[in-house]
Amino acid sequence: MAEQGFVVSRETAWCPGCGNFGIVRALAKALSELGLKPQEVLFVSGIGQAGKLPHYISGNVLNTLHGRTLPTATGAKLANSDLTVIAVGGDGDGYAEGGNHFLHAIRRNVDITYIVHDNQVFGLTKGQASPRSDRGMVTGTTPLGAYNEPFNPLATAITLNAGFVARSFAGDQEHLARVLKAAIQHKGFALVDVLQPCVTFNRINTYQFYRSRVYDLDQEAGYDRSDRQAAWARSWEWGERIPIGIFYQVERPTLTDHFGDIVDVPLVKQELARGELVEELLHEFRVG
Ligand SMILES: Cc1ncc(C[n+]2csc(CCOP(=O)(O)OP(=O)(O)O)c2C)c(N)n1
Ligand code: SF4
Ligand SMILES: [Mg+2]
Repeated sequence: MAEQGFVVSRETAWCPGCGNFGIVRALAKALSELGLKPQEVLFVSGIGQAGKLPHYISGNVLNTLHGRTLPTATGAKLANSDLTVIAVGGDGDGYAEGGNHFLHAIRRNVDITYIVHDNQVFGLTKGQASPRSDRGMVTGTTPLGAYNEPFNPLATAITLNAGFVARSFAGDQEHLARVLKAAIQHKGFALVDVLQPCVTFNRINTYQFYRSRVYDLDQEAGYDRSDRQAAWARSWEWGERIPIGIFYQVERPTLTDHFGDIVDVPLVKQELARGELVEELLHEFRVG
């Protein structure tokens, strides 16, 4: 399927009906509508079903270790600030193995978009409980039901004053594409947590489950996304009604803004004219 410049593969290793299809299509639509070209975009992912997304859309790809999506994306953005960097991964990759990096990427305010396929399980490894599993969810690793408090990524991001915090639903591609466009256009770290049905291992959080519960904050009269307290309160709403949309948005200096010389000319385009400096440094460590 071609979305102007961004082509989505017909062949994937995902199960028929997986929410990941809605995400990759909405992403292709968002990037195309923003007028970006595949060569201007870098997709970074770790390991997992979600981590396969960069293989199924045209663009540059950097595939790294499980849980290391964000530091790798940070390095790539610092090396080439001209690139639009999209980090993508699962809830396990981002909130379990990569949980520490999640906190610090927000603090640094790296100018990247981070899409989390939130299916509330470790999908690739056959459906074990993840930090996002609801209490009581029975999986191979929680036969008596999950007993840990689920991780709340939105509340955490808002608490850390993340620049852009949103949630969308893989079953509503129009909504998702709209939120993704706003996230990519945002200058700074943008989190888009996507409710993604895993039709094989999660029989609770299905398309139907979400369709009957989600409501769009962006359509709610009087909702002010610059109001941090209000955003934080909404981020805890999870039950008969589940909010989607842009919860919180604020502008603050990004990581690259602190390095004037790479704002003007990306590192990869700078001359390697530091030979003497390197020689001097090596001299310090020379033995004998
Ligand atoms: C360091 C490390 N730990 C564990 C694994 C095994 N592993 C691979 S994918 C995965 C979980 C993926 O879950 P998630 O990130 O939620 O992605 P999903 O498959 O659900 O999209 C795990 C535990 C690994 N590859 N590397
Ligand atoms: S196991 Fe779940 S997340 Fe993985 S491809 Fe199948 S439906 Fe999607
Ligand atoms: Mg998952």
